[in-house]
This record gives sequence, structure tokens and C-alpha cells, in this order.
Amino acid sequence: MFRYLTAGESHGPALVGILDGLPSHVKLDVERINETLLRRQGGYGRGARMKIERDEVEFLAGIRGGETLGSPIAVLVRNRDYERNRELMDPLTGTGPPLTNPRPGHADYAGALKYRQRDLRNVLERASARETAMRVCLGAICAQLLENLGITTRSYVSQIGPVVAPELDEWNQCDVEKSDVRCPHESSARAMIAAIDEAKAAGDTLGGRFIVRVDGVPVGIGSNRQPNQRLDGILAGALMGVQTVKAVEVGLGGEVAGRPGSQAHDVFQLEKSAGAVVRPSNRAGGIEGGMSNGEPIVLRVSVKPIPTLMKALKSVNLHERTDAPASIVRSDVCVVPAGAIVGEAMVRLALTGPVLEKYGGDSLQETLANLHRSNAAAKALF
Ligand code: EPS
Repeated sequence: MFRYLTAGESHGPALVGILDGLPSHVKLDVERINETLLRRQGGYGRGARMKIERDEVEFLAGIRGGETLGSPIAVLVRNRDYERNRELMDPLTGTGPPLTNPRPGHADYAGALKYRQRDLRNVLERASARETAMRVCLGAICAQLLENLGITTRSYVSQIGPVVAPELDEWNQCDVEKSDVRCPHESSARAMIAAIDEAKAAGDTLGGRFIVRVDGVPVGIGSNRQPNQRLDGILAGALMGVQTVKAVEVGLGGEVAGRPGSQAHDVFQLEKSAGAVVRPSNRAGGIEGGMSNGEPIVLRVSVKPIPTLMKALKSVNLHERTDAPASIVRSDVCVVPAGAIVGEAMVRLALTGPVLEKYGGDSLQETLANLHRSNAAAKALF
């Protein structure tokens, strides 16, 4: 069984992660993992914290000579900001004035009551999206397994606040990487940057949307056997598990509700030359019956504006029981571009389990042999 865990507070010493169940002999390119971590740190609208951090993976276990051993992989990403927050966050002696005014939309209030914490810092430190650095790190390791199987994942930003870019079936990833908001549509990207500037000036924050696309997923990943094995549910659950994500759509998503069946599905036809079965459209977003159907998996993810506003929302001081503005802590104005990178990571993490469930294998060679056997058997079926 493949599984992963993360731990770490935003201003604590480090984030740590464990990946358990990856096969042996996956060669890891550390530079690419660090590049992915850097991509998450970027994006227009990030706050001052990202000038302090320089996220880099350190391997603690499960790797030797640059290859996975098949044993649990343990990794660490340090929080540079810990140095300035030692007094506050030292695991044994940390202390400081309590945060008392919960931010609407944040974990502050529910977490304080749930964990009986009078200092909201004890909740927000783990709720912080800083933790996504570790998910991105773990996802970047899974990416290198998945690429060996021909499965690649990418994303772009399609909306920031009120600015909606045209939705694209295909795009050039270089245009995404060049864009400060990770939007390949140039005039929309400019408008998005202006919208972020405007929100910042007003002490406000912005949400938005991003698209994640996975190519090369073989047919039959996920299962209709049980509800919790359906690939759409697994992917949506993983993405909904990202801080700020409020909705996940597969293919047409919510739009399908208003369409007649004749315009909602993807017909089958025979390719003229080779006689192969093809689908001229991909409205289903690559998943039918809870299983991958061989088309690209396309997911649309909506994120809320982050709840830390410089022009604080109305709140209360829980200690004094008085009206008071929500606590203001240093934060970002817009995290949608970073969210897209986290989205890619979550999709990779979520796909790895079902992929390994289908093909198994204690070593990469065994996993690949099983994949090839399965593909050959599928070809021979009809
Ligand atoms: C975050 C608040 C900010 C963000 C942080 C997420 O941190 P700080 O309060 O230290 O300025 O920068 O994101 C990261 C540190 C990161 O690596 O993405 C929050 O409250 O969620």
C-alpha cells in the first residue's frame, strides 16, 4: 500500500515528510525536485515570507546513490524563518503573546475550540499553507516514478479574482513557466497582475482557478468496485485537501448539469486508417465510471481568497470577549499560481497509489514489466 504523511509548523524548525510504498530503483533527479519547490515559491501576489525561504529537499532515508531503495523515504525541508522565530516556536521552550482574534475563513476559530487552544497560533501554525512545500516535495518524487510509466502532469492558472482567461484544451507549458501568474494567455495574465495590485492596494486578497492536466494515464486506473476507489473521488479528495480549495471539477464539471446527454458525453468512433477506437472529445475529463479511460485527465480547481486581509475583517477578541478586527499576520495577497503547483503535486500523490495498486511491483523494473504486459493484453482483447 502506498501512503504518505507530512508534519511541520509554518515557523517551526522544518517540514518533514514520509513516502512509503514506492518501488526500488527509481532514479531521483534532486535538481528537478528543488526546481519544483522553487516554482511553488513563485507567483505574483506572494508576500515577504518567500524572500526569506529557499526551499530545498534533504534526504534522510530510503535513497542510496540517488535511487530509491524500496524502503520508506523520509525527507526534510527547513524553514529558514525559524531562526527569527526561535523564541516563539522552539519545540521545547517556545512561547509568546497569544493571538486572540480569529480570521473569518481560516482554521483559527474551529481549531481553537477543537484542540482547546487559547492561543490561535497553536492552530494557525499547522493550518498554514507553508505545509504545501512538503506536499510539493513528495509529489515531485512521485512525478519521477510516474514519468517512468509515461504519466506527466502540468497546470495553468485560468482565473484570478474577476479576470477569467479563455479555457484551453492545449497550451505551451513554456508560456506558463514564463508568466508571473502562470497563465499562458498574455492579455489575461496582464489583467490578473493588475487585479492583484488593486487588491493589495485595497488591503484585500484574491482567489481564482487553475487547471491540472495529466497525460499518459493508462486505461483502468481507479475502480468502480467500491465508492472510495473511484479515481474522480480520489483526485477530488486530494485536491480538496489543499488549503483554500473550495471546488474541484472533472472535465465539463458543473457545466454538465445543464446539457442534454447528446452534448454531455464523448462518442466512440473508429480511426479511419488504423481502425483504433478514438474519442473526438474529452468532456468526461478522462474518467468514466471512476476509472481512467485513456484520455487526458482534466481537473478544474477553484480556490478562495486567502483569509488574512491587511484591511482586517470584522471579528472578536476571544479573550476579552469584545468586538475587534481579525488578527493581521504577514501574508500573501494571492496564492493561485502557487496553488497550481500544489495542485499538480496532489494529483501526482493521489495517482501514485491507484497506479501502484494496478501494476504493483517491488522494483521499478517489475512495475514496468507489469504495465507492458497489461497494455499488450488490452490491445489483444478486441
Ligand atoms: C501563510 C502565511 C504566510 C505565507 C505562508 C502561508 O506566511 P507568513 O505568515 O510566515 O508570512 O507566506 O506560505 C508559506 C510560508 C509558503 O511556503 O507557502 C498562511 O497563513 O497560510
